[in-house]
Amino acid sequence: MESNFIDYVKICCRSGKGGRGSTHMRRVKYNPNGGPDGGNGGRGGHVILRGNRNYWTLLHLRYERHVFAGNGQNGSRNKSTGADGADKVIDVPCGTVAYDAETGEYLCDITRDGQEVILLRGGRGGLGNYNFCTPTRKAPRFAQPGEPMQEKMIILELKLLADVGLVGFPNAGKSTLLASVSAAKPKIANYPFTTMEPNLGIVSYREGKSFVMADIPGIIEGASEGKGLGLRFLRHIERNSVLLFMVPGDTDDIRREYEILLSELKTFNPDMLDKERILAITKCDLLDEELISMLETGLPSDVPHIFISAVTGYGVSQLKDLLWQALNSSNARISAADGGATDSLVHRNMSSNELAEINAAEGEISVPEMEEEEYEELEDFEYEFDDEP
Ligand SMILES: Nc1nc2c(ncn2[C@@H]2O[C@H](COP(=O)(O)OP(=O)(O)OP(=O)(O)O)[C@@H](O)[C@H]2O)c(=O)[nH]1
Ligand SMILES: [Mg+2]
Repeated sequence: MESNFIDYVKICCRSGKGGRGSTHMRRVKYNPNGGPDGGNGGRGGHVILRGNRNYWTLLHLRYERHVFAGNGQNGSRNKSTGADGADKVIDVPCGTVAYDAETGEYLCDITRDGQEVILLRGGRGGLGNYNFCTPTRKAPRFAQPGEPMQEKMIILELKLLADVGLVGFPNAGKSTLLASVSAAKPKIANYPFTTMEPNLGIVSYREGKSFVMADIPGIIEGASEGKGLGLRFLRHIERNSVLLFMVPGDTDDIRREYEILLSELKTFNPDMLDKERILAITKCDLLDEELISMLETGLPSDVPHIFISAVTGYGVSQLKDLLWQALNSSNARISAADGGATDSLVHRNMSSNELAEINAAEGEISVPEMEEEEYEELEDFEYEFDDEP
């Protein structure tokens, strides 16, 4: 099944080259040696990323693999400056992170609606010959070419902006919880990997307050190396400020299952362990009071826990209290609603595993050749710009 939830895409981006400066000499009827009047070239277009809250996935970019900004126009007579090349704006959902597709290097991220970041700068326009006029050199017959374009293969990756991420083995009851506390309607069934793609829900809390919860596909041992649905979805909880671990009450060894989940997250990104954690023992309608107090003694001590049943509602409102407290105690609160604070985010470069996985899935993207003439122009020339235009 081809999914519509597209959370990564590889594209080929090229900014525009700067226009060349003109070498024009002014010649008019009564002033045949009017001196140099060649104008400056225009700036090449930038490639810009812009946050747009109307997008929830990167699906729309699957149909436009080449993103090329316009070239700056050349300068011309009369000191007339060439027009700037058209910028190319790529609209992306909030939570999009850009990487260099060849090296995996982190480039930038977009977290707010309307936020713009220049991904590739357009080349500056060359200076026209009139700029090079000096008392001893009255008629310079040269001008600067424009700066070259920049070209890069880019991977855009979406990392959902939610406050709470649900972490658990398949069948732990993650989707059931999300459905019971929010208006989201994820698919729920009694088999592993029911959830194939992340679901977000808004959980309303007291007095009109709310937070965003993300249900992601189940994690299994080895997920950080790609087992199960693997790496692909772990990144969506990288940004949650609170992680809610979910282990069913009828599990043989709750502590062990919790530790497996924890070690998968740690292998994926050690910074995940810095987040606030809560452990929910789910499906407690299947247990009696006696069993609950027995289990209680064997639970890990480094994490607050709570017994819940999403089916009967047992413990759910206390769970919301715990989540709300954790969200407000951590300063890393990222909310899709308020745009979030980004300072506490640590973006790694993309791991080689992940890079290979995405590059393999996306395949080669053809790179249209630049014209011959443009290459020549880029060679052996010194750009003498004083400062940014
Ligand atoms: N008795 C009981 N069953 C539950 C409870 N929560 C979930 N279940 C059942 O457990 C099964 C799995 O629930 P899901 O919510 O789909 O589990 P999940 O963690 O989202 O699973 P994946 O999407 O496969 O990772 C379903 O049959 C649910 O009806 C609960 O509180 N009590
Ligand atoms: Mg599910």
